[in-house]
Amino acid sequence: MRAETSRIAAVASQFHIGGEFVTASPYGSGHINDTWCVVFRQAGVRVRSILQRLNRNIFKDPGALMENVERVTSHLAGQAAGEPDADRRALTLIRAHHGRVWHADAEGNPWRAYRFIEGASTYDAIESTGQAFQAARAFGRFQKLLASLPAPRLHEVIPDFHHTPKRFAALEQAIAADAAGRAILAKPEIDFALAHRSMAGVLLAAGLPERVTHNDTKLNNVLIDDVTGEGICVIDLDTVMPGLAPYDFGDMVRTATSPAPEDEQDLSKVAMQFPMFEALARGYLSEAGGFLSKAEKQLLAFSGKLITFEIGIRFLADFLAGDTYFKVHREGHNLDRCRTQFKLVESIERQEEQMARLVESL
Ligand code: ADP
Ligand code: GN1
Ligand code: MG
Repeated sequence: MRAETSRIAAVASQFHIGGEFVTASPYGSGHINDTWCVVFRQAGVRVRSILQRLNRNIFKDPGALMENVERVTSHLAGQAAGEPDADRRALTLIRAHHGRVWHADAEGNPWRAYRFIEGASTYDAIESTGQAFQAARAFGRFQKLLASLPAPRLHEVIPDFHHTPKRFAALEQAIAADAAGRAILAKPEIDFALAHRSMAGVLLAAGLPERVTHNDTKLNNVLIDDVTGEGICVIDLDTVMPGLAPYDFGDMVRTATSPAPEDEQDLSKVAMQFPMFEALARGYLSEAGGFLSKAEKQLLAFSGKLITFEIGIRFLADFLAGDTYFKVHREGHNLDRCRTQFKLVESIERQEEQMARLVESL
């Protein structure tokens, strides 16, 4: 067995998975945590589980994070009880042998395990309006079901996560520090960011209600059923915490309206496709329309532009700092990601009025 595989096997053995370890392979395309699919043989049957090592440089308090995840998954499971396929509609944590829902390895890295939801897939780029509708419906439903989460307030896992003005200030610091000597490579992107600063504070200034939000509603954080096409389960719950609903809608616009992946290098492929936006708005409002305030609804079209800008400046700041936050797989990866975001901001800008009119008509 390869050294890494046996390390993963040793961690997996800390959880109540059951059976004999067969194999483990890296899984998914997230930028922060490390994910493996582990296979165990249980009574002759191969059973898959998800095993994740949390990034402790970013998630400073894994206990608080996992308390949020445990409360949220239990609440969602309670709400799904009795529905067809109930056990595929919420993530199920697998406990560690000591009874807690996470395990710290010898180096202090936090790990957790989930039951694998079979027969469903995630997508890094949108393929159809049907998918967009389903993904947005799932995230809208997620917010709706969590509106009844009992007190106390969830932990703020990363304070000011979607505080766009603070993200902008961090970018300005990164430009001034130019720690990796890369500012010269990103002049047009820096100029674009500075020219767009006025939008940063708009959502925070709108006096919107605090809700339980997901805060990382990328398309690849919802599992789509392989047979029915339904958005069956919202995953990646690390950043579920108090937040503003339009930021969640905005991140769907960012990741599910352009046909190109987030790190596309051919910018001619990056564009906000109106039919995808319409499908997202219809899907989201089919669940969230009942609880959103007028002000929240009015800001949905704008929120797509804002969060695309926000993630763009985060990629840019990380590029300037020398790639210390997001995983990168090639030189200039964060700059490529920033460029797709800013291209998409421009595309949304051109269509924003039409987008707002559509939302108003729904
Ligand atoms: P990251 O924070 O790195 O994005 P995710 O929690 O989104 O990690 O998981 C990475 C990928 O693993 C997802 O995109 C999805 O394809 C898959 N995945 C995660 N949890 C499950 C699960 N319970 N069942 C099936 N697939 C899963
Ligand atoms: C990160 O973990 P992942 O890849 O789902 C990031 C999100 C960004 C996203 C951009 C905790 O999400 O905020 O929107 O990358 N997560 C964290 O793709 O910073
Ligand atoms: Mg993810």
